[in-house]
Amino acid sequence: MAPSSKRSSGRALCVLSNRLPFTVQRNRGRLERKPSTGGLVKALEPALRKRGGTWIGWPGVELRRGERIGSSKDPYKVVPVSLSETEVARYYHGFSNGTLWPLFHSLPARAHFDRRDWITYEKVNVRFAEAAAASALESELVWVHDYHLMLSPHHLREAAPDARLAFFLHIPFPPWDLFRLLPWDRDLLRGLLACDLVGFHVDGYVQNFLDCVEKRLGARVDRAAGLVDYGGRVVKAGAFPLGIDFDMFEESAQSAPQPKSHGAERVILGVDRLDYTKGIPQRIRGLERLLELHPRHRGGVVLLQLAVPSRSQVSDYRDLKREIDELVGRVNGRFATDTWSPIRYLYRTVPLDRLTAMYRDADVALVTPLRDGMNLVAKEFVACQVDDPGVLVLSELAGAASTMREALQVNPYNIDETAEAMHRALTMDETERRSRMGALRRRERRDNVHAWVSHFLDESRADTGELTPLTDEEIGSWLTSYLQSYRVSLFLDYDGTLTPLVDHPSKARLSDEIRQTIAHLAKRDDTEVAIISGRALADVRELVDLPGLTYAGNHGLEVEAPDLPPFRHEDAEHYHHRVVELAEALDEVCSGGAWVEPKGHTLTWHYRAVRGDAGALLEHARQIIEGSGFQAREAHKALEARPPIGWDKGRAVLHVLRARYGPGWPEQARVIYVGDDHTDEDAFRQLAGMAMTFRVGPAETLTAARRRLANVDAVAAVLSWLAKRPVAGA
Ligand code: GDG
Repeated sequence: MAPSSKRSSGRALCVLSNRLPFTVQRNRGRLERKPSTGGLVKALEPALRKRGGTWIGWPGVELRRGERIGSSKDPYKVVPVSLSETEVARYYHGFSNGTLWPLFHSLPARAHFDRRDWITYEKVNVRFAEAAAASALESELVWVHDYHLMLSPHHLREAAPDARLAFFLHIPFPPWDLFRLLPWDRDLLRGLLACDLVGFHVDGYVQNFLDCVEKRLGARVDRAAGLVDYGGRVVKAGAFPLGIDFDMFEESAQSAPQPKSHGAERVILGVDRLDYTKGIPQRIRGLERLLELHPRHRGGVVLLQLAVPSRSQVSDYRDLKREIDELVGRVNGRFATDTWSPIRYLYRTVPLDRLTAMYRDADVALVTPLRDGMNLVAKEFVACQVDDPGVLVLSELAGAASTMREALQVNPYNIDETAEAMHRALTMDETERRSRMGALRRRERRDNVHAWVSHFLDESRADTGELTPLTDEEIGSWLTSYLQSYRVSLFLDYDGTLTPLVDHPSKARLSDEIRQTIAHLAKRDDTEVAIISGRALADVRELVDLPGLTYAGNHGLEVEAPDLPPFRHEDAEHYHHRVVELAEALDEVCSGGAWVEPKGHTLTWHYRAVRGDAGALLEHARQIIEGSGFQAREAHKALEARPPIGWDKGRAVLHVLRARYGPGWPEQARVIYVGDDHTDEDAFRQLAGMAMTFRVGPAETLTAARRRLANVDAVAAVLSWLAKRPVAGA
């Protein structure tokens, strides 16, 4: 966690969201601001206005050079992120609304996966992070919102490592089986895990997220506490059900103009953006079914459906509009009389006081999305029930259903059930209506948007906490069914895996505990232990100094084992003298604390002691290494120069396994590989599907390993579990 002294103790917030709290339009060459509608803005505006800070977002129009949209009257700073037309097409309509929106709403068949959209999404997310970097350290918290910006926290963390970062997702987080369809699933998870706090509307989404993190990234998860250990950094995930500005809606409903006459018709109200997740066609079919099943409502009930135009550039949305137009026409045509039509359909936005009057005067609100993160319409309806209380019919697939228990809940795909719920709502006696609505109103008044913001900010300030130490049960759950009663072939990297990283390799010593555990493992008849290191073989053998082990040095170019003939990669021999020449050539990048470690066939240039930005030096060293005919590979604060002979730790492991057990080795032994470095990734990839692989240490990069271990202590726990396990075949 970042030290609190580095953060401002003020209450300023930095908010990142796709949209600014207003849309900018160009009218006869002049920029005009129009307040945005929609749940997100309604929730955040009051919070930022009160606390001050910065709001970073897309203004909705391409700004010309020098054009400003902020005003000195703004109660907080407004920073626009300008997007080109192509970027809007790919990042916004493409990846955000064409890929993530349908997939996260459990409608995968509507999602399209286009790499070019993804690339633009990443580019735009980087731009948002850059725009926020300056405000990040001055703010108590950088609060990133919604599915458009899931990668920004990762880039922001790189730019401002000490900033306090939080994310809130306004839509559902899908179950693992759907999330995994996304070709870039790991990148999105890594993006969110750069935060200190990740919030969702309801616990079901939190659990889905934790599932995905565990299964896809191999990170440790504490479900009860909602904690993730991602490479030693602890991230909290929690449920924060969004509320509304209850008092504002209530007051507006009280003061909104009363209808001229109270007609005899009972009103069933639907209010939605015109979106395929909102279940509008199903709702119209529900009304049709109501009129079939209960003819007494013919002539007496009307469905007032307000559909706000949305995303009309996207063909799915245009198709939906056509489908609704046709359905409304068909149902009206079927049941209408010369004095009554069952559906009144408004395709437009209406002003707030008109909306709150509609809520107030409705007998029933029909809120039946096929999936919805939360759904604020349900809550707004409740807040506006200031007169004779109406009844809320609510989809059980909306996040709101998890708290609004007193609503009549329905499966929106079940047309008959929806029709019966409408009937029940229309015929419910006043006592029941009062008690249901009373309970709903009390809860929404209490859990309003101000309480939500305070709760989220309090949680973002609190210590994240620690995961419980790794237990034997947990390690057993990873390994028991994989190992069964096979022999175990264990490959362990040395630096950073068995010993913590230190400022000079000569100081990296094994703890007594780990040395004893390895000695114990090596004595077991059913276990072979190999130490595989980038160090020279003689060096690593001397450091570990235990008999009965296999030692592989120089990333596997040289191998010694008690039961195998010694191995030296023959092509590597030619590089011996060239390593000496390269070491001399690297002299010119050995200033300011950088130094060279020649290792026979390979060489390491270390720069961990260089102060400040080592970027230019690193680039220069890379050029020298590659110019001398070696491969340059990144390691921890170091560059490895290796002969370009297509040999790495992965190939060395396969060499040992084949030499020891024959070509059918997968049937002879179960392989476990533990490493912390870029060079171990070669082994993780090579062994994919054929080993249990662990990546140790900070989660700087995405890994090909199956699981992550936080640090050397976690490695020690795994080794100790292996040493204690029952003997194979006993
Ligand atoms: C996303 C998630 C989550 C609608 N028509 C008019 C109008 N509205 C306002 C409503 C309400 C808002 O739009 C819609 O909010 P929802 O929550 O129902 O849905 P999304 O826009 O999909 O929002 C959702 C939300 O984010 C917040 O996290 O609840 O699940 O999908 O506030 O009042 N407002 C006015 N005139 C209209 O014609 N004035």
